[in-house]
Amino acid sequence: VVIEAREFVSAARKRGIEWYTGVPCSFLTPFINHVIAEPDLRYLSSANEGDALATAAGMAIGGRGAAVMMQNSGLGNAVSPLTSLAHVFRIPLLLICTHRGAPDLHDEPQHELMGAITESLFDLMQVPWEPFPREASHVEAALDRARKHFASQSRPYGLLMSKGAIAGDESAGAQSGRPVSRDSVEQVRRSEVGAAASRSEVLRRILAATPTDGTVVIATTGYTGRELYEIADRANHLYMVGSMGCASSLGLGIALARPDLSIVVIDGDGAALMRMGNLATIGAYAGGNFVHLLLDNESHESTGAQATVSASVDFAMIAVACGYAPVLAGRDLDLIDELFAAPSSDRPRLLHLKIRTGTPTRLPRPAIGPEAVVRRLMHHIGSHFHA
Ligand SMILES: Cc1ncc(C[n+]2csc(CCOP(=O)(O)OP(=O)(O)O)c2C)c(N)n1
Repeated sequence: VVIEAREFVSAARKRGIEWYTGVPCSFLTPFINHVIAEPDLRYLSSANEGDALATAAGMAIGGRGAAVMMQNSGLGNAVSPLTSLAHVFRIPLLLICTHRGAPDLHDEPQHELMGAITESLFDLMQVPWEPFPREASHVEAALDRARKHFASQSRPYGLLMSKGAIAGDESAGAQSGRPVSRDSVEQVRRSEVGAAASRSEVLRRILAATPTDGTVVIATTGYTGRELYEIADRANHLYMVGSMGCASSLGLGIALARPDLSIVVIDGDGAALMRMGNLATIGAYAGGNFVHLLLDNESHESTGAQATVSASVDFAMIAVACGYAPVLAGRDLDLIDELFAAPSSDRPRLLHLKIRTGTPTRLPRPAIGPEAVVRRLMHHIGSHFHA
């Protein structure tokens, strides 16, 4: 017996799961295409399974029940956000992962090893899972077991989908994201004035521009979050502790779930390079409430200031080409105020700010744990997990 996509999707919708994100797998085709075609559901095409997971986490923080879809070959891409974001921050998410290379399946060579270890990998990551239901009458019970886990552990739950487990409309999905025409590509506004400021000075400026009410400030992994915490610890802050590079994909999810709030992501050059696909996804999907500040000290300062390759990368031009507007670049601290003061539009905005290295000695780590930070944020913005 094979179940129809709509049978699963409508049972999930009854339980508050209406938003989906991920990267496709041919086993998932009828399912994803059904979600894309349903006007009341939302499918966000992510560049990477890990970022899909982080974006779904942001959706959940913003009060939207979210599911992540992936091929098991993409489970590797999601290990860091699964272990160091969803696990530590305790975010309930439904994972629908296909099982290419399952031991009883004659599949392609590249799926053989991952197929053999997929179940153990879920177990090792302490993500409880069960086979994706094969009969319509089993769907409700499976989703209720997921919900029970969400209620008791507030962590992800996996459904492992075998080949042919789902049927439905095979037609190709509609275009997703925002079409970018050459005409709509704007220019970077560059400022040549000013000397590169320290991260502290920059963070103080950002703090002054982000009122506790109405904004959410997400600080990237490493010194940035720790330094922000040291300068001011406010209820609208979220300090990434792991999942390097996912501050922006997480922020995208919150921004889509909460268009009434301004979501401010403070990124690093190392983090942005690690998951550069996020610039494309954000450019395609984010609205005018997404504010991206990329603090570029041309190094992985948090791990000993090893140079990154950012000196040869023009992030501002990349952002423009991905659909951000306005995009500002330079060293001048006033660019921060200019970024926030720009007229509101339907596009995400970005500032590529060159800063100098240098961090206060004896920088404390947040005394408040990640789980408490996220609960405090959700309480502050009046959100609760919906799935
Ligand atoms: C996946 C992953 N790889 C490596 C690390 C170790 N790490 C923590 S912070 C950091 C550097 C981040 O560089 P950047 O984003 O440029 O910020 P900066 O440290 O310069 O403030 C690294 C490599 C990590 N936390 N996660």
